[in-house]
This record gives sequence, structure tokens and C-alpha cells, in this order.
Amino acid sequence: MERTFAMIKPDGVQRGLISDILKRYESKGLKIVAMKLMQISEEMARKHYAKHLNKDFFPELIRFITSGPVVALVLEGDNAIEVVRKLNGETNPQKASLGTIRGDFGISKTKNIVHGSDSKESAEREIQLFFSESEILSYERAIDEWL
Ligand SMILES: Nc1nc2c(ncn2[C@@H]2O[C@H](COP(=O)(O)OP(=O)(O)O)[C@@H](O)[C@H]2O)c(=O)[nH]1
Ligand SMILES: [Mg+2]
Repeated sequence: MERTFAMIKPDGVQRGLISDILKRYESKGLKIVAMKLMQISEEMARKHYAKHLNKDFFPELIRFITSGPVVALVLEGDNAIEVVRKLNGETNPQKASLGTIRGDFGISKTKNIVHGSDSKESAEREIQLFFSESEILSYERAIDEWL
């Protein structure tokens, strides 16, 4: 089983899309093993998006991601990293396929509703940045054998 970090960004929370988005992750068969509503500090935002430091959209990205509450998630499942990236859709919601979260709900390049880790290394780093060990739960669901 693989773990990934996902986030419902401030636009997703403000637009009342939390339940729609969680529904997609859950319906796909992913298990929520950690979840919290939180506000990201500027310091944390800079750490999370460190690799984009030199991009022209970096200041706007930091302003946006710290502008309101987000839902931080750790999702578990077979090949979870790739599966969440597929469910989220392409970075630019205007290009993202219909049927994906970004493709169905978004239109802005910055306000693209969700985040998903892009590799095992990113997933590990991002999970550690947002959650302590004790916040990540290990539990069985009765449906697990049917997934
Ligand atoms: N305004 C703007 N924002 C961008 C652009 N590229 C990426 N972003 C934002 O920065 C975030 C991180 O970029 P990236 O890691 O490349 O995309 P992701 O992994 O699909 O989220 C994206 O989710 C967008 O919110 C861009 O060209 N313009
Ligand atoms: Mg990324």
C-alpha cells in the first residue's frame, strides 16, 4: 500500500467543494488515514512549494495557498500517488480532462482546487511537513477486501 499527500486548496474550501472532492477520493477506493482543516503559514507554504521558488507565479501561489483554510489529507491505496494525480487532473484546469476534479470544477491556473504529491520522495516530504506520526492512523475497513 502506498501513501500520498493531498490537499483541498483554499478555493475548494471557499467554494463548498470539500465533500465533492472527498467523495471522489473515497469512491475510488482510497483510504483517508489523516485529515485536518488548517491554515498554512507563509513559512510552511514556502517549504511546501520550495521547488517553485524561482517561478514567476511563486509569489501569487504563496499568497493564494495561505489565503484561507485548506484540508490536508494523507490517502492510502495501491499506487495512491499516481491515482490521486489522475483524479486531480492536469495542473491547468482549462486543459484538464472532464471527469477529473480540476477539469470539472476549475478554470484558474493558480486556483486549481487540489494538490497531490508527484513522487514517492515528495509524498514522504509533504506528509512529514503537514502531519506528525501520531496523526496518521492505521486501521482496517470491512470493504478493503473488495477493493
Ligand atoms: N498562475 C500560475 N500558477 C501555476 C502555474 N503552474 C503551476 N501553478 C500553480 O502552482 C502549483 C504547483 O505547480 P506544479 O507542481 O507544477 O503543479 P501540480 O503538481 O499539478 O500542482 C499548481 O498547482 C498551481 O496552483 C502557472 O503557469 N501559472
Ligand atoms: Mg506539484
